[in-house]
Amino acid sequence: MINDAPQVDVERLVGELQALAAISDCPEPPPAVTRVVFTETDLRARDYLRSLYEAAGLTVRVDPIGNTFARWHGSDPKASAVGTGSHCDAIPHAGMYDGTVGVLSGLEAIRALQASGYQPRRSIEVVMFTSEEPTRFGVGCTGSRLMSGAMSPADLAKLTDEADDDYDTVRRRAGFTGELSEVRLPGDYYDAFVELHIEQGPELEAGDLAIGAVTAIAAPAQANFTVTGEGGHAGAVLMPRRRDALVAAAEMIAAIDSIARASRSPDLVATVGKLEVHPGAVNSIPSKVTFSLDLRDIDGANRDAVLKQIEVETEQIATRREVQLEHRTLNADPPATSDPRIVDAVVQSATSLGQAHQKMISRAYHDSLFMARVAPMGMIFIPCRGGVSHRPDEYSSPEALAAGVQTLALTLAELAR
Ligand code: HGY
Ligand code: MN
Ligand code: MN
Ligand code: MN
Repeated sequence: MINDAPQVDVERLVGELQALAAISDCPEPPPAVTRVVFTETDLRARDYLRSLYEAAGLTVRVDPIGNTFARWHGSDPKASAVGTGSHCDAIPHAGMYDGTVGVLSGLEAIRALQASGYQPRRSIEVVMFTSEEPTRFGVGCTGSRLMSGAMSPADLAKLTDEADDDYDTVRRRAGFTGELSEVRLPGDYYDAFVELHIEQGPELEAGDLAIGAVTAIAAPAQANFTVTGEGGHAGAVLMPRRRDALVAAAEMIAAIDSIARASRSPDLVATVGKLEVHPGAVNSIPSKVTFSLDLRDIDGANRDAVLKQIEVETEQIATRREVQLEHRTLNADPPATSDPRIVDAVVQSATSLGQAHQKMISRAYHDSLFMARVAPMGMIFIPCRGGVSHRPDEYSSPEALAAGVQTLALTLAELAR
């Protein structure tokens, strides 16, 4: 076991985070980042990470959709491994810490353990998951969904991007080959999986806490709504005769907001993040509108009940406004519960380091939501300034990063011994 706090080189870690942030398609300079899965930029980021993993002496394996595994071999090669990691794709105009903190802190924790002379019995593996964000294919966590069996290869291959290219075509064009069926992990592949991530919320900072030991991850659902009206000339069609798709959609979106605010569960959140208007001309009545729905709650049953209520009320609005409505649920995943053994290991590590900590839930989803289906799962949160995330001003301090890496290192050492 480790006696004193692992020595973390936080300057090196911050430098690596900044180097990764510079690999971006965002028109704004870092810390704004855009890095969409299977783009040239995503591939350059993967190459950069791989170079760091190999420089640390880790054995790197890449699976048929780009999930990347960097392994520090333990003394018992037959023992199930201990995994850590996160994602390095980033939504448009994101910040530079979401996901990347996990893929680089996993490496830094291993380097600190190597420097301490610790030798794991179980191999320790850093995973960089492909496509945690839903940006390109509309559904998030495709890498961990396929690894865990939460999504079948057939369903994954049906996903298409905005150019209407299917997932299988796009991943092959990006250089990832092999059968999708090879991505699924064997049941005993990991003995434990721990993800370090920024909180993406205000609780830790507000409580002046360094570490969050995550006990559960909220249940995310996503759906698409398409409203079809009649359209027509903005000057010639008088108000009583209109079947305006955008006004109907606007009433539906306002209803979604009211339903979410009235929900019995304070953890229920609803977001309409994307809206497209056709034909999108100043002097033409909108004939077709599509909008997205992102709906979450730590209480899966309440999330499902609210989704049903939204469907009923939007259909009533469509009828009253004489427009057509189609809605399609893309995913409605159950929440995940962390394994008590892993939560305890995180709490013990933070306690031995004298880090102020609390148990808490994750309102954002993560690859750990799906890894929980194939391994005992846990997450470690570190504070981010103002709780801000998915924005260029997302920020976690070197002190927060160092505390997170030290806690992760001790947790991994405990789980891999
Ligand atoms: O939306 C989420 O919770 C994650 O950041 N993809
Ligand atoms: Mn994110
Ligand atoms: Mn993330
Ligand atoms: Mn996430």
